[in-house]
Amino acid sequence: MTARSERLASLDAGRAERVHERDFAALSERLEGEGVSAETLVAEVQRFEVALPSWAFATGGTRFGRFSGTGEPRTLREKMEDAALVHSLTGAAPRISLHIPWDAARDMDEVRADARRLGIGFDAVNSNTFQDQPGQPLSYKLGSFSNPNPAIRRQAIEHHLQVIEVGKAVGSRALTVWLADGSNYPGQMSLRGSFERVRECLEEVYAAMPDDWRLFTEHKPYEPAFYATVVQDWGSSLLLAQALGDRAQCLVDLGHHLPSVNIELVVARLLGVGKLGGFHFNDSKYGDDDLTAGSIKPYVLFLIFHELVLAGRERLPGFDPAYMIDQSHNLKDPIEALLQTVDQLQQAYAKACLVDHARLAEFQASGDVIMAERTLKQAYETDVRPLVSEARRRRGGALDPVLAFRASGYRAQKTVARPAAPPGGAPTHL
Ligand code: RM4
Ligand code: MN
Ligand code: MN
Repeated sequence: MTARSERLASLDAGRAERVHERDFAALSERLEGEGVSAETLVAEVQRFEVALPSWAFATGGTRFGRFSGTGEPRTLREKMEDAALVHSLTGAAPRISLHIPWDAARDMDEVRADARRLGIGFDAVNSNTFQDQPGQPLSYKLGSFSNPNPAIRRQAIEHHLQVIEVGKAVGSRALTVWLADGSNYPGQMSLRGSFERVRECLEEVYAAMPDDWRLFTEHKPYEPAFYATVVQDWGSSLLLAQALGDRAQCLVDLGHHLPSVNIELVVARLLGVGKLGGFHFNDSKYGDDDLTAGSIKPYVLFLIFHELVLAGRERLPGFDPAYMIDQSHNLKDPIEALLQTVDQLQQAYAKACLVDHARLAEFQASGDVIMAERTLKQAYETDVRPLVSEARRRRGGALDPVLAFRASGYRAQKTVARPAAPPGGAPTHL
């Protein structure tokens, strides 16, 4: 930045601070008037954390094309640098979730050393049997765990055991399994047999996990299996989690529901039986669109958090949700999209914390539909941005992470430091 633009930026920063302090004071006063402590809420938002997906730091694409930006990470180390930046600006994203083999590393000591230097940790590890890897002996074209060929199932199990080893090396505490298994045509695969084979394979993987780990089963209705996906809905996911045991729970990816499915109801059902393991946050209009959380249906995001906050306050057994993001940024700068996402999640969470549960229960009991709905809307329609900014500031983050990122010149710096990787280069850590 030039001296003049630096001076302008710091003037802007000073002004932004003053505006923030005024807005936060006004909101605090308003909330206190309603008997709500702004300090307690800020402290709650400060405790909110979400994991970043290693695969979201480079521009995504569709099967038609990919329009990459500049300065994107080419290695796990560079993805971790970007993750550390997102954490430093939000104060709420201290862990990265690895996808194996995309993030396979030759030297785990170096990965751990990088994490220490950058001040981040590791969340759930993710397996990948939805692609064939170079040199892989058998193909997953017709399925992995569901495949009728026992040798292919064995190969898929071995892959999961390796993923667990990676997770152990970095200190993960969970394994997320999303399977692309399914069929495109009636008759292609036995509908019952394929599910049984998936369950059997998962049992072996579950048994190999360390005692303090959880296994998350992730459902998805279609794509790439357009006719019949083996783990297509929360019911199938729940059957698997129940068959496996206490440390198996269901993961809800917000994009993995058919249009008009009531996702907060799915969340409530899983919470009710102690099987809600965690989330892959994103948003969608049609299906697995992987758009920024809160960009299309922010009220749904709030209603989901409402179920979660309620479950937390009621101390439901088995309630320990793992919050993760799973998005693909095709148009936005991936770092900006993740900063925006974390902010949207913090806002939805803060609003859910504002719901007056006692009043809501009274209105539900007396059958007052309007007042019950208004109790939710009252919280949802509160502008909590000053509260969230304050929480971020107290955790050492920025009042407005996207603007702070733009002012930092990080992307321009990385554009020089990270020239585009040669096409087809194998994923490496260094
Ligand atoms: C899938 C699913 C998984 C993710 C892959 C990349 O649709 O959401 O969670 O690991 O995409
Ligand atoms: Mn997902
Ligand atoms: Mn997905």
